[in-house]
Amino acid sequence: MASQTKHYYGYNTILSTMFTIITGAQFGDEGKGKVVDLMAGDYDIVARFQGGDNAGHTVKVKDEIYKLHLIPSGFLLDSRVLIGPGTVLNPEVMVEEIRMLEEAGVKVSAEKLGIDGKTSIIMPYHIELDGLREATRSEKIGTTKRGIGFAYIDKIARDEVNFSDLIDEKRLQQRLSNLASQKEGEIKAMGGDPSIVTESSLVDRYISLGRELAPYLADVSYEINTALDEGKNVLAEGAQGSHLDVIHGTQKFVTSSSTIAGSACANLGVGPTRVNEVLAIVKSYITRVGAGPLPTEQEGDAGQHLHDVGHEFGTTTGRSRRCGWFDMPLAKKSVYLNGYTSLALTKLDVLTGLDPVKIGVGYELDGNVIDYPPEDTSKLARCVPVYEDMEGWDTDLTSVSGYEDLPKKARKYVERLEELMGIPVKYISVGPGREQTFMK
Ligand code: 2SA
Ligand code: GDP
Ligand code: MG
Repeated sequence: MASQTKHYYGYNTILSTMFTIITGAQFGDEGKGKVVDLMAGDYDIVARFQGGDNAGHTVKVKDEIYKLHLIPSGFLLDSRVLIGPGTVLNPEVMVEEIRMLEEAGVKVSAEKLGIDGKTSIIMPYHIELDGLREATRSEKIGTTKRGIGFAYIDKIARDEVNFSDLIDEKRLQQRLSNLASQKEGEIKAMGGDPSIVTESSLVDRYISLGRELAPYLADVSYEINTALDEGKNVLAEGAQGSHLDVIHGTQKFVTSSSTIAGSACANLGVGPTRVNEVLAIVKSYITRVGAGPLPTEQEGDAGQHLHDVGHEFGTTTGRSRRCGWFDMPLAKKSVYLNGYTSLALTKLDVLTGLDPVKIGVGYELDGNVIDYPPEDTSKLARCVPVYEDMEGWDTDLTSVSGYEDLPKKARKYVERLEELMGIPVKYISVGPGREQTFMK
């Protein structure tokens, strides 16, 4: 007998004030956009805290697909969405994203969207330098070439243009007259063409972008803290994934920001005592786009199945994602890095038709078996996975709407992941649509 449908739509299920942080537990693309969109119905504010338009968060609503790079995925519901000062923002992409949403009939207003004044601006020279640096690296990282790393370099070096500079014509002119010749020199030194970033080519273009975005100026830390004081709910939306964290990830194959839960507090200016829940978004297998170790990577039939059935292509660059079996040592490390309280398991439907379904439960390294990643990336690259085989299933899961309706073998897989990670599974996703989600 079919169990009662338990679709999760995220409306009015929270009874007291909540500050929830969502992060990806793997290498990004776990389905954060889908889950944030679903949960946003319960939250007054959704805020991005790190990264920039390297992120690609897909939200599917009926037949419409939105690929969001900067605007938080809570945008399509009633939440106010904020871009925090720890992000790096390309104003051209922002203006384009606003235009894309408006063309799709989604109104963007200053009541709905706020951008913190301290947000770093990605300038054309950052993008140029990112491309030049990647081309000359002997060991490529496979960046998205969106200028992310070079914008963060300028933030740390205190050579940034921030959002408050961008919307103040005099300040912007002054800032660029100081910076443009320095950046021309950096581009020249890397063998590039500096003419694209001359002061005269930048000023008018960026003054005009500043004018367009000026209405969205906000103080994100103040807004979030006062909202929490008033009993409102706030959701912090992470981009990329835990193992791409600039400090704790698989260096140097990482992004340039901190992607883990603690980063939400530091980057949004909210104290850790205010956090109620940290939700992991976990794909039922693993993918990675760009270079770097991926011990359970599958290049044969299983990898092809995951890639094709899961449509594993980069949301921003269209690059093919590498695919592999679930990697438990990396998942355990994510649990430590983030302090997860619960998890959302996505893309379970993609495993249908594979038999066995394997879980990488440990690694063999230098004659020892370990169940936690080694501290150094070059050692991780030498790890050979140890697998546990689970029985596969053939049933299409994409219209399953309750946990009890999953085939027994799929439930066994979910419960084994839950047991090994030691974190309760709260949501299960079996397709890209909002309705293809249920609570466990
Ligand atoms: P960057 O551009 O400096 O942040 O690149 C450094 C590394 O971080 C990886 N990275 C990502 N990995 C997964 N998903 C991301 N977003 C896009 C998506 C990626 C895409 O949603 O699919 O479209 O290719 C993302 N952004 C950065 C990157 O691959 C490098 O390994
Ligand atoms: P994000 O970066 O974590 O937001 O993830 P992306 O949007 O880059 O990539 C996830 C992809 O998987 C998107 O195309 C989603 O529409 C899709 N997706 C999300 N959840 C599911 C699921 O449960 N099943 C399937 N088949 N696709 C899903
Ligand atoms: Mg993505």
